[in-house]
Amino acid sequence: MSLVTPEIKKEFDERGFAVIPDVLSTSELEAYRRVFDCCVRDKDRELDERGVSEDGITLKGKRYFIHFPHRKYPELEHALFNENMAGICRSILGDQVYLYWDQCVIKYKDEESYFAWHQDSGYGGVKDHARYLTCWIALDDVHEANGTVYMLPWDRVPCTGRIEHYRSEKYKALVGYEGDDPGDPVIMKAGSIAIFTSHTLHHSGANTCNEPRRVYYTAYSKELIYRKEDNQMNGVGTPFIKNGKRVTELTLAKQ
Ligand SMILES: O=C(O)CCC(=O)C(=O)O
Repeated sequence: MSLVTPEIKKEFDERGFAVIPDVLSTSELEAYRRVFDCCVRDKDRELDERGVSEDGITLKGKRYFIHFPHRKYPELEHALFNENMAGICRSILGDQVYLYWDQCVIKYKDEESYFAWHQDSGYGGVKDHARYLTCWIALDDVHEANGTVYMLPWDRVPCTGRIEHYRSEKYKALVGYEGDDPGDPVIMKAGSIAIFTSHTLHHSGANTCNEPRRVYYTAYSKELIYRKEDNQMNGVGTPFIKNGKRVTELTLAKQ
């Protein structure tokens, strides 16, 4: 049975986001947090070797967006391809699903850990694609003080299609919304998952607490997403569900 109950599905369809509480176990959370700490250590080493403190939207010691961590740490494959995730994906996307993206998002205490309003479809460079699904998996309790995400529900947004974003030097990120609406904060326990569409506008506050705020960002699509300019696939593209059946059996972990 899918964790996406009829109530959660209704909320997702009507608002563009919803919360699925208490999905991950304590041992899963502990294991993934350990991996995330390694990912930050790796990233810091890489930045130091390059002699830089910024890389795209990553700001050393403040906020990290570390792409495709499952390629280096196959322990994360279980988080990506388990039966709960399959159920969530089937309920929202249907019988054909690919892993589109995964990244660690980690924020430390710093004003610049704020992350500006955007749609996920505003990133990635491919304008023309079916909405995909983001599963924002909290590895720590998330709340306003540690920089949770704020969502703009469908009935309060200027547009539910893809919006053109611009790069802001102030926020060191893309920006897709500059209205007055503060959005609705997502407050949930570690192990819960916020699900939202790639057209749902969201931003996240600064972490003002001493502890890191760690989230495993995973995204799934119902089609492979190709870049127009070179016809290359964007994102990961691993098949996850085919004709309603789970097809990914932790293949990378076996290599
Ligand atoms: O986790 C966050 O603070 C924001 C992440 C986010 O919005 C994204 O990666 O699109």
